Amino acid sequence: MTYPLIPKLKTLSAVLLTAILLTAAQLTLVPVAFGQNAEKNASSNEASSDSAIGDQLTLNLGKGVSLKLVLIPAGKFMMGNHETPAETVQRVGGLEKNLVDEYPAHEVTISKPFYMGIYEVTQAQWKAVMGTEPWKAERALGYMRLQPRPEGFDDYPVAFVDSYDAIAFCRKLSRKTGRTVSLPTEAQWEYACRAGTTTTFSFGDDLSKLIDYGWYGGKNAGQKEDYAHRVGQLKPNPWGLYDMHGNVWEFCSDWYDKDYYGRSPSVDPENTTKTDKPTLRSGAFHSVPTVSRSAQRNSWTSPKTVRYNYGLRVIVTIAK
Ligand SMILES: [Ca+2]
Ligand SMILES: [Ca+2]
Repeated sequence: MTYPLIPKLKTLSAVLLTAILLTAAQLTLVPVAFGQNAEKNASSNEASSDSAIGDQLTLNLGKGVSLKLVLIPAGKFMMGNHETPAETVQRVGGLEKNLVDEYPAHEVTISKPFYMGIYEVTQAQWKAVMGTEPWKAERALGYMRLQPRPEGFDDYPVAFVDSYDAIAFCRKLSRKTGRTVSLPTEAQWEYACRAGTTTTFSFGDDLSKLIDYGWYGGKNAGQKEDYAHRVGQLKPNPWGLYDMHGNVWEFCSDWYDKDYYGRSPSVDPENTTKTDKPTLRSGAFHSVPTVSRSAQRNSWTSPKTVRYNYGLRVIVTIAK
C-alpha cells in the first residue's frame, strides 16, 4: 500500500530540485529582473515625495512631475571597442576614422553604485526644475520642423540645451532635492549602457534589431515624427534604461579627448582636463546606426552649442 508514496516522493524531490534550479537560473538573470522590478516600483511610487524603494529612486519635482532613476551596481567592464575598426564598419557602417577614439579597449572599475535616470530628461522635468522652455526659445526658431511648438509634449526629451545648461539643471535639481545630481561620466554612461553586455549594442550585435530598442535613422527608418520621440516607447536595456541607443544625444561630464583612453585611470575615469568640446553619447533619432553603439564616443561641438538633438540624462550619487 505504501509503495506509491515512493514515486510521489521522487516526484516531490524532482519538483523541489526543479524549483531550486529555477531559482538559481533566476539569480543568474538578475539584471533583467532588476529593470522589470524597477518599473513596477516606479508606478506604485509615482506620486509620492522623494523615495528610494528597492532598486528605484523617484525624485519629486513638484506639480505632479517626478524623475525616476534605477540603481546601477558597482562593477567592472571592458570600456571601448574590442573589434577592429574594419569589423565594426563592415557590420554597422560608418567610417573607420571616426572610431579611433574608442581604443584601446580597457578594463574599467566603477567603484560605487549610483542611480541613473531611466529616461532622458523630459520637457516637463526641465520646466519643473528650471522654469524655462528652451525648446521654445529664439535659438530654437530655425528648427521648427524638427521640434514641435504646441503644448502636450511633456514626455518628450528636452533639447536645445547646451552643456552648461545641462550642468545647471543638475545643480538646481541637487539643491531642490538635497541629493547629489550630476551628468554621468563617460565611463558610468557606457557601463550602464552595456549593462553587463560586451556586444555592439546592449541587445546584441544584430543591427536589424536596433529599431526595437533605439530611435535612429529618421524618416529613412520609417519614423513619422521628424524630431526626438516621447521617451521610453521602445525596449529598455538589460538594466531597465530606455533610449540609451538613439533619440537624443546625452551630455556626459567628461571633456572630450579622443586620446583619453590611452592614459585614463582604471578606476572611475573622468577627463576633467578642459578641452574645447563636451562629450556626447547615445546617437539621436535621425543618426546613422554606428553612433548608437555602446562604445561610440564623439564630439563636434563647443560647450555652448545648442541643437535640436542634444539632451541629457542624470545620475544621483549615493551618499556614503
Ligand atoms: Ca539617447
Ligand atoms: Ca568617435
